[in-house]
Amino acid sequence: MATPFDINPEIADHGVAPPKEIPDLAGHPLDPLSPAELEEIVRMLAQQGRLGEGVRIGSINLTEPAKSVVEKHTPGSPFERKALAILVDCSGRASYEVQVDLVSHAVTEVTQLPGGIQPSIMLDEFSECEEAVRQSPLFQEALHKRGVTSADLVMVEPWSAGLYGTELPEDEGVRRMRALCFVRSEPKDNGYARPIDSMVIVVDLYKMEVIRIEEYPIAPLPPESGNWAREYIPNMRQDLRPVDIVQPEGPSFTVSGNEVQWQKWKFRVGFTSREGLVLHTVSYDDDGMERPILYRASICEMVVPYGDPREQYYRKNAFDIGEYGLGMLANSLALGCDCLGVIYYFDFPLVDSRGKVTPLKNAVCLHEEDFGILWKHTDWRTGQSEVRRSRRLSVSFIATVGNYEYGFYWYFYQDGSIQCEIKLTGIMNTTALAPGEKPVYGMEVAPQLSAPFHQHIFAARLVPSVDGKNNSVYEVNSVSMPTSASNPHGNAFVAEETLLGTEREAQRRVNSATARFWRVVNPSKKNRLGRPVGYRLVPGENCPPLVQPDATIMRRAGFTSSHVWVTPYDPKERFAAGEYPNQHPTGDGLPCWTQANRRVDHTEVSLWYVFAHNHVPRPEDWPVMPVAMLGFQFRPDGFFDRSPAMDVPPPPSKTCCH
Ligand SMILES: [Cu+2]
Repeated sequence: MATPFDINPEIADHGVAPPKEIPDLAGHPLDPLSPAELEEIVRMLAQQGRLGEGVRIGSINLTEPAKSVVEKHTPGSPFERKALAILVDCSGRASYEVQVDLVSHAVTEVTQLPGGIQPSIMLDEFSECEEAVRQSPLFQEALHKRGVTSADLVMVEPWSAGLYGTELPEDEGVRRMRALCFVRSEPKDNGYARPIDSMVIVVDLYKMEVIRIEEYPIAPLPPESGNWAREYIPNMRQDLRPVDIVQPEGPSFTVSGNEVQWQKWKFRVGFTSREGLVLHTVSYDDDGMERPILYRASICEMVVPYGDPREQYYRKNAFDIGEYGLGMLANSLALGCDCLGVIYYFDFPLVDSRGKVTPLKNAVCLHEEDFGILWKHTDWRTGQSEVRRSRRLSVSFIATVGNYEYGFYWYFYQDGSIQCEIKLTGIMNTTALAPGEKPVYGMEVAPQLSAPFHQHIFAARLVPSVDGKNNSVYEVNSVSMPTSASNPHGNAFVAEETLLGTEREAQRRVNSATARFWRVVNPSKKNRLGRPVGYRLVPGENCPPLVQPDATIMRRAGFTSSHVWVTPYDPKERFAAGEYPNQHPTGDGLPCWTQANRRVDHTEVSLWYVFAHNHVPRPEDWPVMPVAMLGFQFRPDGFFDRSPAMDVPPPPSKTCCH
């Protein structure tokens, strides 16, 4: 059948023979789909008539095999390859989940999504939406009213529309975006310096046309530009001398396919269009024994609620993972700029909504870093001094989401610790102020330019496998003891451990007053001191959501109400806000699943950690915000019998005075 897709005609027209042997036996069941596999899926979908006129491909990702399949896999043996394609039929106003089996070359299941459910917004919908707005006579007219003469210099920034119960009847059942506008003074000018505050353009993505333009009181454009491109920066500092990271013998890691080995760590690098980087089967070689720690780890959802209640702004609450997809927005990283040193890059293919498969070069960066001291002691009596340099392995990717950049970094350390760090940078979203006006719900960052208060809230999904599949999670609070006969000087405090036995008990928040952390243990495996072996989830910067508990956004962002959730492991419960947060009518994900209040002790669990950067903007965050960082650590806690870092050798004598 005829399709509007950019498919190799040879692939589209011919029979069932795959372009290449699937699976590639040199591969692994958890490998992301290869370009050949993606092309084969597009070919199969087209051949089966699933890609008719008006159908767009939302995403295609590997359906990860069951844990048991992964555990039993031996190199070179055949394995299953299944995928999930999400299709949006813009003509039929319906969306579908299509399950594909790559080994048998069959579409095995097609499920129509319930009405109103909208898959994520596709990358090419952004540019098509901007173009549709530009072409609209309504838009031209609205610009004219505001004295903007060149539509070409207007940045049309589409935002996910969400669902707030305030939609007009004409919006019902429509796949929508709401576009905000900014004006450039020339093509490379920073448009965020000049927000056109007074209009929101509502776009029907099914028809790719403007539904209406909502108009608000016209505010003057701020007077100053806020440029950041190098040609606008005349006086760069001159006193920087080169820093070269040199590893003359090469790095200390090895990469085989998507498997990485470094020091005693072993793990697999995965990638999805939604989460971007995923870590699989993280283990540590403890004196010749490969001990599992995490089966899977990713940042699975995020939401950025803005605190400006005005009519044109209360819907600014982007779910950058569930509504846009960070893998789709990942940067192709540049050596010497994004990453410094001896770098190994992973490429991963992406498929656009028209079925075109493109490799994303340098999507994930892997390298080693010197990280200060690992441990040190000097015996002042004998003069003996020992110090060890800390080396960490960094695995990272960076996504650009409209105005903002997010860098996602996972670090592995020689003391058995893992750290997740998110770096926030890019340009703040802005609103305009009248002369003399001071913002209530934001901070003036340049004359007549306000950056609204907002939060960046992330959800990590960790599937722990601490020395085996069955784990329990304890909360540890340090509590001071009342002065008593046994504590006559009032100095006593203890670390109290509480088992989180059910999903309801496991909905927790951080508490700096008790130095709270969580301990994931394997109850059936004891260390030599008789305690269950464990890993400690150590929170970093965090705060609760600042919207009201009954705010309309909390229907979809309910996962932000707790910082920690523990659920029984279910491979289908993947994303904290559910599979389809975009325009979801009632909300899904953690708040829904945990209503069952299932038991979560001594079983296979998923541990969800939700953490927030509360952004009260500063003038120093303008025009491009220097990196802000937040994250968490996963550190051994009774997993090893003593420090696992003692065998790290001292630095070579020629570089170290000791
Ligand atoms: Cu921010």
